[in-house]
Amino acid sequence: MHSFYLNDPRLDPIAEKVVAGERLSREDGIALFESRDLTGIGQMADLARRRISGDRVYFMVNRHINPTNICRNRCKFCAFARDADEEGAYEMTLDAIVEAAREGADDGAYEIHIVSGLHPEWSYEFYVDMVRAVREAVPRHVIVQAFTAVEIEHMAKIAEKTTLEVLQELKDAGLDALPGGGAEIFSERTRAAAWEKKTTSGVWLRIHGEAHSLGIKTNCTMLYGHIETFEERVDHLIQLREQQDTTGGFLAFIPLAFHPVNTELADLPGTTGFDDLKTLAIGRLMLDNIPHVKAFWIMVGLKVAQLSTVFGVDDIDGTVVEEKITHMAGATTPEALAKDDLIGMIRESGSVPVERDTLYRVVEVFGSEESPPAWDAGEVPSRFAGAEGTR
Ligand code: V47
Repeated sequence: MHSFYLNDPRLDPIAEKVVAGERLSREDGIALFESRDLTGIGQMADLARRRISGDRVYFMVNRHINPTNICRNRCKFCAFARDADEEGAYEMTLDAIVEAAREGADDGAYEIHIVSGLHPEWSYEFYVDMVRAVREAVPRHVIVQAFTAVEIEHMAKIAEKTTLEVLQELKDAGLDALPGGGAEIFSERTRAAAWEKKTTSGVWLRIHGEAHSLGIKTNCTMLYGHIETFEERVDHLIQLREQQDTTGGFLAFIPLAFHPVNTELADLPGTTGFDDLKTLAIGRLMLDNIPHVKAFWIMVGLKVAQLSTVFGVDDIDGTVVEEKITHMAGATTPEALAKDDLIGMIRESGSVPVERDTLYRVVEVFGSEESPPAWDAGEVPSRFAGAEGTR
């Protein structure tokens, strides 16, 4: 029997559903965002997390590469993008990209994470060559996780192909997984106001569904803390949940905390630790069919990332190395962490650190587990169908 110490009576019926393992509704999601009972929400999310991952909190050794910041979309929340002739614009050569990937693999990375601007002059062949060259430069155990759905849509346009054809060709060249960026908030109101040139929600979700149909696992994100409402956040989460019910290939949900510095939305205050923890916890509670919830420490900071592991989060991402997108928007976190720092953060909060690859295959368990994850105990709820193959 689970009991929670709740201060907000609106959470009582939600707690009953969480204990019974029932799906939460749109109204429940809104009540959670409106509630100030952070510890109550955290306790419920912690139960939901423990049911999936037991004592584990995952981390990884990875390497981010952002090959160019030259971008034709120019979203208002982005401090990273530049026009080609603007100060600070850069583009890496294929050799430099491959060298960075090789360096990452030599440093023990299990993932090369590649995300770029939409360069107006790069050809489709360049993207395919990039994947092939990186794939050939690193050992097979290193997962190539590259290109958001926004970049996939861009490639399809310049190549005059369908997004499904592009995904198949990238897969043939060595692409293993897609990162979850570019989703922002699936509301036409926010898109029209702040990222009108960017991929629509329908296309973003379709591309992820297509990737899943080809056996390419993906992540999903939500950019929060800017001009969106709580209702829009909940609708976003429900659309991700419905997509997962249909195609089942999302591995992790990563809420991305908006950083305003150097953006066109610089008047906005940025997120608070309170909102960060609540959003991570509500993500765990609403997305009952997505196996993992990740706190990207680069965005929420080391201390919130650590605390989040008792608020529903079972993954704190990785060593990263050379993150540009958030740092150009004012992040004050380090650009990289050592593996031992991540292990220490997880241990200190009472969980068992588990090094993983992109597909959540275990590299090493650092300690002994009292309660194994549901997968190992054979207690995988049927709504996770599609994700268990990655174990
Ligand atoms: O697509 C851009 C967001 C994303 C800002 O899949 C911003 O494992 C906050 O998607 N403030 C890129 N966010 C990062 C991303 C990601 C990160 C870590 C892991 C994974 C994964 C994916 O960052 C962009 C956009 O949604 N972003 N500007 C900003 N000022």
